[in-house]
Amino acid sequence: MTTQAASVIVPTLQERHSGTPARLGEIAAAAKSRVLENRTLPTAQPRKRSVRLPPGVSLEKFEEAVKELKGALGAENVEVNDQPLVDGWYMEHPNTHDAFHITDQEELVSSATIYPGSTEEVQSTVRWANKFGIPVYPISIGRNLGYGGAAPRVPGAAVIDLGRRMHEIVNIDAENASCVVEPGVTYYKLYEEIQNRKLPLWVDTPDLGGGSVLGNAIDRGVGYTPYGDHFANHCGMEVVLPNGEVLRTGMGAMPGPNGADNPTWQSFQHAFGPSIDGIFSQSNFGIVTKMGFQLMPATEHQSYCFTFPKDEDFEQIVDLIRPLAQSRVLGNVPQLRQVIQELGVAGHRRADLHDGPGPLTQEEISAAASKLPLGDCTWIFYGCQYGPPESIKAQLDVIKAAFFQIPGAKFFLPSDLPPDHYLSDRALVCSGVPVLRDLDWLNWEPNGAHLFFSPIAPTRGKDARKVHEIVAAAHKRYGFNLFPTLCVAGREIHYITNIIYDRADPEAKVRAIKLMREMITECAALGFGEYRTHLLFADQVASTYNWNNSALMTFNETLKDALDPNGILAPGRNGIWPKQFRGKGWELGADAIDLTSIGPRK
Ligand code: EUG
Repeated sequence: MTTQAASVIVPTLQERHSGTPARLGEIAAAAKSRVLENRTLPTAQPRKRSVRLPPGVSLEKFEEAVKELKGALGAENVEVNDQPLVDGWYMEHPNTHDAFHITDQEELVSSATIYPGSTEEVQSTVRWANKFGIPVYPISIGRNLGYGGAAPRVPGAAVIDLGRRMHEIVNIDAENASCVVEPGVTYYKLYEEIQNRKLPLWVDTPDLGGGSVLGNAIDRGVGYTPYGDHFANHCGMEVVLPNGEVLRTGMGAMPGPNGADNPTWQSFQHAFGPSIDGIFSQSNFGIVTKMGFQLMPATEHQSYCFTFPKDEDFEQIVDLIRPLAQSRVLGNVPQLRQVIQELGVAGHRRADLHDGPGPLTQEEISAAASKLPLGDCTWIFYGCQYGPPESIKAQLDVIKAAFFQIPGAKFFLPSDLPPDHYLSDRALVCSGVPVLRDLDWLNWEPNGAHLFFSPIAPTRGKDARKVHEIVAAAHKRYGFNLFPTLCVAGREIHYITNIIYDRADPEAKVRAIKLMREMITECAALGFGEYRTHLLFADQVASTYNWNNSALMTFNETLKDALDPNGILAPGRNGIWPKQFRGKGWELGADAIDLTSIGPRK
């Protein structure tokens, strides 16, 4: 079965583990046709070079290794990456390279893709990697877009695509309000299954629902219900270590009766002894093959937004959010965006609103925004309150009394706005329904690609403003419009900005790289660091966490060398290099602007 709109076909969830649920079929087809319309690049071009081999591995040895692994997993479960590279789009994304390449498309590529079908096959794959000295790079779904997608940090590594054959929802426990999933389970898939079973449980979802529930959590992603801290709400892991051994964390380390899984595996995260789950997040210490999550029981809810007129209102907005968030009057992590995203999410493109190169001016943004439902403003606060209606009303009275202290503040409910307004999608996301909306703003540029810059700022107006000023000034310097999406909690802000560039424009890519590098350096000088970053910026970000002679990295390297003596698992991920690679010029620091050749540098 396929879904059609404007003769555009998108894969369904029935056809493909990473596909589109039927309820979003038309939305996906329309989104795809807008992406294609906005593209000047061909779907694929002939490869300029042959297969990118793993570092230090000859073609002969590589072919022998591939043959052996095909024997173990089945020939169809090992693919050599020698075909033209296809960037695709969100719902049909590649597992061969970074679709949003910030360097040459052929640079950040794998040598092969491996599809294990079970934890045992992941173990065999890891043992194979050790035997042949081939670095492997596991992905769950590979939709970590804006952070590197499916690409390995070391060109020529073999990607282990876990999701293709390991996408079972292992368990949903309605009484315990929890689940266990394999890497290939997307938010879409888990949501559909919970609906099919008619369970009153929410799936906390990020802004887009195509990602892996497991993968997003181990990258410490964020969602927008009260269970929005994905790693905090995980409960139990099964992990294949770099030597091929397998372990379970938390209560799962104790066997259940008669060979069953432990009955409290999804009930208590910490169990007994050191809490080791954290070392398998944002790391290269193990491959997570199963993961438990606690799910929120469905409740009543009300989404809303406030608009604020001036950029300078930022400090006061942040200081008003702080007590509301710390005292949990705000039940979820709200988003603070700028009005330019209203334009983007409504499908406006830079070239439609601005003549020639360069970003939109403030006047152009205001003029275009004034024609939209929220009108001209600068900041938009998207919130959601939870509980019975009378409780929500009381909460909203407190919140309004706070925000209406800002001159010109306005309040909107979804019923005040057209049904297709973005607030309707926020209402879904904030109540555990994964959507497909935050894609259109990537069409801001032709062949639009994006890169996230994601520092943590304090929820304190004067300090948050420093981050905002660094980011805004740097965007201006490099000729990019600023697209900030701030997730504001009681003590810190995930200050996410999305740099949107034309994939076909090498000059724009260099500007985006310089912009990233300078923002990282300038924020770090004030003590503000990134919570997550694109693969090619991980070394620089890791190097800013250098207190006491980089004691943290020394500790990570000690673990890495102990757990992965042959250095085969995701070398360089999050800046952690095994000893075989360390100090040989792989690290990309603040001065690495030319990324056209990623490999040992002099
Ligand atoms: C977003 C939020 C993130 C992130 C990347 C993107 C939102 C985009 C809170 O973390 O890391 C609309």
